[in-house]
Amino acid sequence: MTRKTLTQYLVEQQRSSQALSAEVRLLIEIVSRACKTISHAVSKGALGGVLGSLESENVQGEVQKKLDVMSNEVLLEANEWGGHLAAMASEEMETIHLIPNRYPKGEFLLLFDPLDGSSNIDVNVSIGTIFSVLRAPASASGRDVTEQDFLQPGSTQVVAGYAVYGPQTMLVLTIGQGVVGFTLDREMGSWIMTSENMRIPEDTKEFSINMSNMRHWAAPVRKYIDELLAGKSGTRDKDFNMRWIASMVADVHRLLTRGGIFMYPWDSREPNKPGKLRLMYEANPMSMLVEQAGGAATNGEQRILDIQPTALHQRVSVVLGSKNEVERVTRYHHEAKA
Ligand code: P6P
Repeated sequence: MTRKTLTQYLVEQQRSSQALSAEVRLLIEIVSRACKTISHAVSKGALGGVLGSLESENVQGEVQKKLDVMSNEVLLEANEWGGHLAAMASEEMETIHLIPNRYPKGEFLLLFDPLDGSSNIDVNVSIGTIFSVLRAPASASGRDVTEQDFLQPGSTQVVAGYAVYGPQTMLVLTIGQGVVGFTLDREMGSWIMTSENMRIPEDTKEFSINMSNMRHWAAPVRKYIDELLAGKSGTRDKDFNMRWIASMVADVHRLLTRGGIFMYPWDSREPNKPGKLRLMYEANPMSMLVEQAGGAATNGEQRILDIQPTALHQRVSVVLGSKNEVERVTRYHHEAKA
């Protein structure tokens, strides 16, 4: 039996559910093609002259890798002409990117982290592209969209997904009808469906957090992690294992594949920042994927998808993955406030 391609999946979804309009189907096809281009460049590494950093910094004040900038350009150029977007926003750009007047504009907004985990590029560890699709508000019709039009809660996302550039290149996607995974067949250049319904087990023995920050965490996080480290000798009924790839796409892909809890919580190193990860183009798309796969995602206190954004590049504390573990961490935060 031949496996489904991404195109066949999208055509069938368009036919069977209102979740997929022709414009959204085109958008997904174009983004997936851009991810193929990025995968090709990433896989060349030193042979492609794309490793290393530039002199420049991005809006986050982070040194930009050559591949960060290249990936951003690939996504911008691929999505400008299609007529499906009104504008784009990227971790690598301070302001939104309007579709040039020489092209038709559409009703959707595309947000992305073009190459997440880029600190891993030069050491050949898995990295990825994260993307999120919103609908421009009706109030924006007839005018250029503004940054304010992007500031919608994650619950309004139309599409969320990522490409992970690892031993395989995979595209993991949700249009609100569950989570599907496609593996890139490099010989044919096709995305082939290899996971038709990704689900996160409600319990897990695997946690993912940067332990070097332990002394900076808030009490509820300390309490939770201390219990995991104590394992069966403590209050939990099992021992736990830890994984930290320092590439959110790779860590989230693992928990979407076999369960787990991923945490990047607030810490006292920069107390005015709610966390390290960005809400609009990292936490929101990953939270939609996780919830669509039966998991949970909070900022320690509230559902991430309910957060009303106030700035395009705002950061957020992230606790996501296996439902029962996320609920435990969130309960500890609520108890600490009671
Ligand atoms: P740390 C990569 O830079 C990233 O944004 C995420 O992909 C990853 O989970 C996190 O930061 C790693 O942060 O502080 O452990 O290097």
